[in-house]
Amino acid sequence: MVVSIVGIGLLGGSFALAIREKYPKIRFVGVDTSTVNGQLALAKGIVDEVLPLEEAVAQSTLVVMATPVNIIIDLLPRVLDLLPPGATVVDLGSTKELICGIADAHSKRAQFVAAHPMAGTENSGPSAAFKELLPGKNLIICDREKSNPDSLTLTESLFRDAGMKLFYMTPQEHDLHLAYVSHLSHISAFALGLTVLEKEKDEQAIFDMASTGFSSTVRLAKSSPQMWAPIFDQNRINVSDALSAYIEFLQQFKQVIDDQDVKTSLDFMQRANVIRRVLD
Ligand code: TYR
Repeated sequence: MVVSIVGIGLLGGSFALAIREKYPKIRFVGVDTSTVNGQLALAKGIVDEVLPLEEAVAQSTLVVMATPVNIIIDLLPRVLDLLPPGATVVDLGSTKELICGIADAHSKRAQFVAAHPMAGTENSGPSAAFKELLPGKNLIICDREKSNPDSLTLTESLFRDAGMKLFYMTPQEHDLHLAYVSHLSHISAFALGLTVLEKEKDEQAIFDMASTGFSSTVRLAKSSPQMWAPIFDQNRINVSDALSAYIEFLQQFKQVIDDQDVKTSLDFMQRANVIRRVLD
């Protein structure tokens, strides 16, 4: 069996490494516009070969699309056009409504599975890939009833074999939830990073703070702009609503501090502490 990874970065690379360990006989073919990424992926044993898209897809049983979401949108119709009968294409994009809409318009829709591994780091590229990324994490599959049973079963079993727990929802539910639990976190980290960099011109002071809460709060500001700009754009309506809610809380917090209203400040934070119950 041949599995192609289109976009051999952190996620595509980590998927390949996890699956290769379980199924050493699967042949992995990489597709990437960056020759450097291709070479890194070969050197790291992520893929056996790097090929142009057309050649890779033509021999694949499974094509995994793990590029930034704007490139998924561009490539998906072509990948479906080229896909052999009985083969499957799965996308791992962080947005789902637009991508599923594009798939829905294609005659081979049933060979497509929309999946989103809730896993990643602030790093990108094949050098950041590691086989422990996916085990223990969640995978969201959208519109499962639109995929044919064979394509769905192949995707589900491979991701289960990679140690993931599966959840199902509509693309609309997915994008709404992700705006709050993922996209907003990244925007607030980018904004926090910018605020501190612009206001604290002294880099040594920032460096000295690196062991404080600042570094864990701002971690996501190290994330790839090429990956995140199209995510925010594709999910702009939900992201804009999430930002409005967040800005409202920031404004209330500012007011409470300006007013020296310690009681309300305590109340805000006690309400926020409930996050422990959800996460710990
Ligand atoms: N960047 C996130 C982190 O480091 C991981 C992540 C990224 C998860 C994108 C999902 C996703 O769509 O924690």
